[in-house]
Amino acid sequence: DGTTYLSDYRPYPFTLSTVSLTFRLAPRATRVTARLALSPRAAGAALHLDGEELKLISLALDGAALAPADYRLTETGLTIHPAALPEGPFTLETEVEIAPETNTALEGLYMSKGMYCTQCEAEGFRKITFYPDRPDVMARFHVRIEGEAPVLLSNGNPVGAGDGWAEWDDPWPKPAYLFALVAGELVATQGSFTTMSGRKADLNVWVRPGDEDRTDYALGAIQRSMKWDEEAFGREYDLDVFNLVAVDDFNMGAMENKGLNIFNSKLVLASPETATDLDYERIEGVIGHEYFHNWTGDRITCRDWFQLCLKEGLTVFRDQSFTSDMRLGAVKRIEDVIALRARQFREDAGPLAHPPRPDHYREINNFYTSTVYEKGAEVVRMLQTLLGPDGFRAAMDLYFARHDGQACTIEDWITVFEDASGRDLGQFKRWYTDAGTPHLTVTETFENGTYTLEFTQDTKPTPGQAEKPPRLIPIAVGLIGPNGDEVVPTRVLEMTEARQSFAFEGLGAKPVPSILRGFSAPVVLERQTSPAEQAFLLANDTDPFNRWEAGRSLARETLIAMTTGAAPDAEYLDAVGGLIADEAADPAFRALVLRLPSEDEIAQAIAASGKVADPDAIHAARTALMQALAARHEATLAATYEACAQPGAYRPEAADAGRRSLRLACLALLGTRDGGARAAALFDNATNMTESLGALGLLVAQGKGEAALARFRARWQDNALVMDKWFTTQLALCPPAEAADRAARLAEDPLFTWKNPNRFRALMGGLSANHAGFHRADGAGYRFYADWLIRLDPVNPQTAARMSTAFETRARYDAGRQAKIRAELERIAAVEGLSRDLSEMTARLLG
Ligand code: BAL
Ligand code: ZN
Repeated sequence: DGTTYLSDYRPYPFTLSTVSLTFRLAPRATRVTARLALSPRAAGAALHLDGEELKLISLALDGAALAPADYRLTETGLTIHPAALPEGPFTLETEVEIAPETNTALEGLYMSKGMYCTQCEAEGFRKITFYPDRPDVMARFHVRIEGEAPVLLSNGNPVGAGDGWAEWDDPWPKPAYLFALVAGELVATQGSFTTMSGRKADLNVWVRPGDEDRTDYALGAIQRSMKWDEEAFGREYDLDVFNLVAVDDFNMGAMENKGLNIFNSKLVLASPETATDLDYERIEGVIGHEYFHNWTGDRITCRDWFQLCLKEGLTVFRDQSFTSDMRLGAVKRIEDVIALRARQFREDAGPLAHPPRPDHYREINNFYTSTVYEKGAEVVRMLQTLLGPDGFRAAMDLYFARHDGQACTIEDWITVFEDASGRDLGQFKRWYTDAGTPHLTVTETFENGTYTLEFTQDTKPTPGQAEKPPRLIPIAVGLIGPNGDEVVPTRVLEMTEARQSFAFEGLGAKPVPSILRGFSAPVVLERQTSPAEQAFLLANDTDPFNRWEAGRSLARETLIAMTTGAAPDAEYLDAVGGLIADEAADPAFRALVLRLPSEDEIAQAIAASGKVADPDAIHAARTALMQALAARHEATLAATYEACAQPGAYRPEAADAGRRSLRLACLALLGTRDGGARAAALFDNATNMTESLGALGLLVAQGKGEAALARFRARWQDNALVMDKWFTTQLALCPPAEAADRAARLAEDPLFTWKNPNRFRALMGGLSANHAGFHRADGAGYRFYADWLIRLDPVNPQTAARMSTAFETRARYDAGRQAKIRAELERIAAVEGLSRDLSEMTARLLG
């Protein structure tokens, strides 16, 4: 059925030393010539080259044309019969024709607003030329580009250029998925970086003319990334030039092609007027991410696509560490955990659950998931926790030394950590191979000065994995005395059994435990505790993550109770008051405490406890809690709102962003008291996008956004990235009852250029982010969403498939909603000619 299995892996029967590519660019008929220097590993093997949607023009072996009887051409590739192959090394030359202009899937070579560009990961290179398109085949690439465009770029170093042509040579062997080509009318913002060994690299941020005034931040982020990787990991840049290109039509966020990173323009372009604080933080983080891939991904790559988390989990861990060092570490950790729970825990709890290293797939593009990325990063973080910072760095040094230039597996990675630490990590490896989020329950006893914590771990079955043996779980614990002092500093407990106790001796009084500090493992912690104890931790915990976590659980629990009619918990309302005005706490931290869990998070928690989530009741509860907080603390919120104003020029730095974040968190609550007056004033006067968009969203949420939306549109209609925000904000935040109708209306807007992935995601993602709106009981949200997935699929299957995850939470809701989602999924699955991408997703979603 087209399924690929990890257990079927076999090495490629040929080695490929060099590749010489020539591109003669033309929108509808680009000619690609490829000369491959191949050598059989053993006698008698057929040579298979992947190739899709290619028109074969010519085929020659060692300079002589091959006869039709020597090979077989199919829809997926070219196979040369063993009898036609020499015993020793040989050169194969192919010429093909492709049509970048009609490539709407944005995979392979395509065009975006007149510019040529490529996306090859995971299997896009086979749409460019016939090739062993698998990551374990690494070769040196030489590229010649002929075309009218003034700028012609590829990987590696420039080795020659003239009128209408340029040549590039990449000295580092690489798999085809890291190939890139860009050609177009582009302008560069230039800089340089001198590496720790004194080698100078030229840096260029390439954008379309007109966008160059929004590139400074990206250039600085490259320089900061390069410096940080030297300091944190001893990794140096290895080419004469580093090019980064911004592209408007892009399926992913960005791509780490060797020496030529290609970015979705929303992760490059930033100015105070057009980008929010969150945009700035993401831009820096993703630029770091792609740059860090140079070592974790490019120099050391994956043997096969099952090993994707080897590079992605590790590189996310590295970019998280980078952002943590550039900004506030504690705040970054909380943001990452919020995102992990929102996306990865959600994935683990539904029909799409899979391990960070899956063992089968139909379409690998469907596995660029939060589990592979974010959970993959958590697994690396646990290794760091278990080995300590020095042990971790020593293991990383060994990894780079041992595997540079190789295509590796998770087994190679684990072995490095075992060799560096002398530990057996066999049980730890289950984090890579087993799906699902462990639930950790804990009970406590205190007797004769000994405090004992007893933990039980349990992971529910996931698709294809019924049995879940216990994993090694690092549990960071500290103990707080009754007066608020820490009596036992953080200690990492290593849980290896299904049930296990840990004792702390010599205590004068029963302490309050702070468990899972820093979120030391990606698990759900279940502990019977009182609101008073949570409030105590919110006030006293020395671990910032757990301090926030205490407030978060209080909020979640009171919200859940409110969905069935309870009043807001007084302990929670009081505890938050203490923090809003706590000048000793960082503003960004206080903002995080003030922001309530999302409706989706509440629904997830309700479903996890075995109950049915009611989207309308959840929306009402969350609104009521905001009103209660505002009523209780109006004066403090108003004073904090005023105190956080920053009259000077906008700076994207963390300290300033933190104050804006606190200001907007106060504003969101105050809106329930002042009828939106402050938001309207802020919208009128804002000089930066963070505040302008924040105020707009609040007006929309109150049903008072129409005039502001019209003004915003009139001002920004020519700026695609800002207009994406316009689409998303109004859908995500409008009163739920109107979300589906608003989405339908916006889909008629001439600015809804739906073949652009950012715009499609802006609209559909906005709707699905409106929890109660998307899940409107009559199914209007589902129907609209499914209609558009069906429409997008033949144009861009990758994006359609990825967006289908909006339906993964079906099991949380009542029978009526479940049936409506099922009916939409069945309607999609029945579409004739549905892509492999979307049909795999619907099959998994239907279970
Ligand atoms: N490798 C695909 C994009 C990224 O994760 O960097
Ligand atoms: Zn990546």
